[in-house]
Amino acid sequence: MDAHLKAIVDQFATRGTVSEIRPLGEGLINDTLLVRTAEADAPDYALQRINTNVFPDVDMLMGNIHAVTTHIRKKLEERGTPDIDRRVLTFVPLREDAQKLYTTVDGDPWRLMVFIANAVTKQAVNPESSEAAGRAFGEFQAMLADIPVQLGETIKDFHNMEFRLQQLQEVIRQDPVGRVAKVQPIIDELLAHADEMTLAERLGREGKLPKRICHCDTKVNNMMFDHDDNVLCVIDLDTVMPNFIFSDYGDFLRTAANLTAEDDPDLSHVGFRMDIFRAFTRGYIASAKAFLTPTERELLPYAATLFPYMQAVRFLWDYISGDKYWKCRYEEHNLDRVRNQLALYRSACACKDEMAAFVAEC
Ligand code: GN1
Ligand code: MG
Repeated sequence: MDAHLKAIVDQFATRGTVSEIRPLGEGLINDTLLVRTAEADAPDYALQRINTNVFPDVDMLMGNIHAVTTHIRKKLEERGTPDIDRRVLTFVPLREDAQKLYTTVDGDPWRLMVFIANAVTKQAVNPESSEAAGRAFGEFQAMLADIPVQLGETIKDFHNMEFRLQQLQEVIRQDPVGRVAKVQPIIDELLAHADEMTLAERLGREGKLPKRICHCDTKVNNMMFDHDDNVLCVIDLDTVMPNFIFSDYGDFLRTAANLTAEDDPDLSHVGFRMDIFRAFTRGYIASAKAFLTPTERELLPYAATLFPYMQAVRFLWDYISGDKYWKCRYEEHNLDRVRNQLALYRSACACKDEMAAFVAEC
């Protein structure tokens, strides 16, 4: 076992004897390790190094996460929900300071959470699990509607479409690695839709669209399921922050309703699945209807097109920057991601009327 990692784990107030530490999962941002304990009655843990390039303000980040997890835990307790330790993440404090949820080692912040037992993550969904996911994310927003503290923006302007477009235009002007000429047709196509895709920011400024506490990374694999396909809880809480609800609704569909993975280079595989759209939308509206305004509801189809568009803009920004943000496994990996998300955007746009009709029926 890696003695350096073991020493980090030992700083946290864990139970049991560490028997194994090994890599876990495939997150693109943070590095995660599974920490196993020998005793049957001690939990296993997940150790995570926080990527400070992405999350520079670790105090704000862990403050948000603490507020969110304790608020949800309290709600679940009030409702008498069984098995609470599998229904919300538990972060382990340091032995020497029970108020601190992370430690800094050689400049890197590390945190430890209880690993949820007998649970699985999924990389793909079917209509049944999408409906469950819609309910779970709507429920997550509903439970946080009355959180008594103001959460910080862990990534400033994270899902702000106006900002993402400015960021793209800035790097196009600089063209730091000479990739702009090659992608000019893609740039032109994306910019042609800039006005219609920045509708949310305009409505926000006009006071017609509220910000609520959102998860902001509602991918299929950011949820734990039990072995009967029931959603246990929502994980990966780094991006929980105030945003338009479209973040959670649209970003889920971006991954779940795509016929293929976001980096599949074969564009004939890409397409927007209306069966997943209908299932997820049904589940989401069922648990979110108590707080959704008519404008939010009406704009759900816009949100379904917004997130493939935004992700295409973000991947293109990173490609033109020289692949600094997302891990790439080969030279044109980011460009394949851009093309894929643009194809998904086109496919979602073609379904917009059908989406609107379905939302109106719900
Ligand atoms: C990042 O780390 P991961 O895979 O959960 C990104 C998301 C993107 C996603 C695209 C903080 O999420 O916004 O949609 O990659 N998270 C951050 O794969 O930028
Ligand atoms: Mg993740």
